[in-house]
Amino acid sequence: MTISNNKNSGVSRRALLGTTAKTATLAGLAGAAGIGGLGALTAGSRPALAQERPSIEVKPGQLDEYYGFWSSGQSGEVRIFGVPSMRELMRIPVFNIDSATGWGTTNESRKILTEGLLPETRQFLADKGGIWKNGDAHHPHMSFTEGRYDGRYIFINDKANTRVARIRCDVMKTDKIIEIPNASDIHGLRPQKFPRTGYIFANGEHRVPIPNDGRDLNDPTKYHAIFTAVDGDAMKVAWQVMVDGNLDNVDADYQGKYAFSTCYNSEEAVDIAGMTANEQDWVVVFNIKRIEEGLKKGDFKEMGGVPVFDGRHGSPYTAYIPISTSPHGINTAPDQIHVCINGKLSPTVSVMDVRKLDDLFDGKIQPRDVIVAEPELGLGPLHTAFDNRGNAYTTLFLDSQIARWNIDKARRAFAGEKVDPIMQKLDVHYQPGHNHSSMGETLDTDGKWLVSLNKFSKDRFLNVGPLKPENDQLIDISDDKEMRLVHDGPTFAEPHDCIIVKADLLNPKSVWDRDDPMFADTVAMMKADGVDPEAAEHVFRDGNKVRVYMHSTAPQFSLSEFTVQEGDEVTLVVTNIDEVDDLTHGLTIANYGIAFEIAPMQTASVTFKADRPGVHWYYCMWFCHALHMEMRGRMLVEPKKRA
Ligand code: CUK
Ligand code: CUA
Repeated sequence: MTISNNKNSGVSRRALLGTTAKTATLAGLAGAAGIGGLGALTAGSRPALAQERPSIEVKPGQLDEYYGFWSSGQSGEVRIFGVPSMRELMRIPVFNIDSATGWGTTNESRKILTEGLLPETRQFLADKGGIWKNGDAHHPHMSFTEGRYDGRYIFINDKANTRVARIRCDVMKTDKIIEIPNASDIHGLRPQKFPRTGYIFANGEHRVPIPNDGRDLNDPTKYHAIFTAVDGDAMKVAWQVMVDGNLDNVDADYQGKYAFSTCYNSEEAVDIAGMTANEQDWVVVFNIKRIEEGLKKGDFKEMGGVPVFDGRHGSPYTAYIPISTSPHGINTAPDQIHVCINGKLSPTVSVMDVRKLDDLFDGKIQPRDVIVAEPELGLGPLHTAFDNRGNAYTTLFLDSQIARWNIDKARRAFAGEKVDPIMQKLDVHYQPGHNHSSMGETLDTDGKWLVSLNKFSKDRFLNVGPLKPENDQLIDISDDKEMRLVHDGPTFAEPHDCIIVKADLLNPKSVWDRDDPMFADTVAMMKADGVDPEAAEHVFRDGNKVRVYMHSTAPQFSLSEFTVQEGDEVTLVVTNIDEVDDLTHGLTIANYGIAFEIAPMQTASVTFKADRPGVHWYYCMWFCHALHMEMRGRMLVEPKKRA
């Protein structure tokens, strides 16, 4: 059996356990359990360790200590995990279309998916169903108040279709999505940490002509990348900054003064050879106070309906700090001082001291003077996470390792002292991208858990065909002597990033409030028609527009049938009046492509053309009652009289 997959720590099993007696006890117990690996690390079989290190076992009926919010890359959604059990608890549709909940089908979700589109996109989608059907969601982050998670929202980017979305944590549903003008392909995203969120900083990664309407097609010198500050309360663009190079990842300080993005392709090329030609790219620092003053003075150009500052080299609003070519992740440490810039093509992490940025903008120091450490960690550093003891954890993509290192020692080594900042390297399986520690991007970082989001699982799971899952590994980092791999967690395409949030910061509702804004428009329509949601049935006809209202209460829909004419535009409104925790119904109309969730006390609606005559059963698709199969009714679509 294996205690850990750590091949580099040089710490033996015996040393780890501390005493021979403990080892003997352990060997006996684990032998009895007859399992190795993960099983051997659970509290049940490892009493000796359970006292010293946090247990990963969450027994049936117990709850996890943390919520994990996982992005899902090209799946376009956000997933809620329990940590440390690594159980997937829920999926929140965001940019994707979802068969279970009707996201993309209901009027309520389609409003959210369409209201923030730019006019030209709306036009482009007019004959394609009106909504995007895909997204590429990388960076989920919670809103902050004074450097701490405040439980209001999760924000996330869409790289595929240049959007930013907001999820309400009280119901765990997306409530706003906006498309970002001028920019192309929103990648890096982070909320302002101080004084509160505030701004959502969003990087337009790819350089394009502005406007991108066919002009300057093959003249890359006229392409631009755009940095955007979104007002996270209004979900509107507050301002933008045009920069040199490409924008990759972004973070903000704990002082509310600066945001900073990694930039690659300072060459402004359009192929790989060109993009990696220079020895150095940079981090671009955005001076928020100066930009806000510039906004008052009107020192910007209005483009695409929003204020755009010129932040290219020489601008008072930005500073460019040279970094080895193609840096990737950027992470602010909870010590409120250090910012780690991950080298990617360089084996180094460059550490910036945010206290030096005022002097940089005042011209008192040179850009490279803000770099106070640059430890060489290994091949392919992509992202860095933090504990509460001054240590950093950097993913090494090429080496398939996590490097744990000490920030203070790295500073001292940079200043010339003979000290090795690297504490341990742990093998992960395989090729990690992001990692994230429990509460690690906040002042409440607690140094207990680290998740390594590995891009390849190769041989770690049963073979499921040519497309393999990713592998999100849980690592116990509570002990400074040794971090230890404790769990393999397969995930579907493709979580890039996650956050790990103390469970007591969140308390979502179990039953919808009847006055929730999510379905306020539908309820207003209902009121205008004089419909009481508790009443059994209502069918209103207005020319060829028909509005059908019903409610659901297990195991019945209040309407067991309704009749419409072929060609009618039907709006079907269903209210679930079961005020019972977990009693969700759904409504599917057979052979009409319609299905949606109706959670307790929720109203949901759908509008469709009844262009298919015949008998169409609508049935409840959420197993709600012993008579769930019988919870159904008929939509009778009378055929048009044909000549
Ligand atoms: S990026 Cu994916 S591993 Cu989109 Cu945050 Cu680095
Ligand atoms: Cu209602 Cu099944």
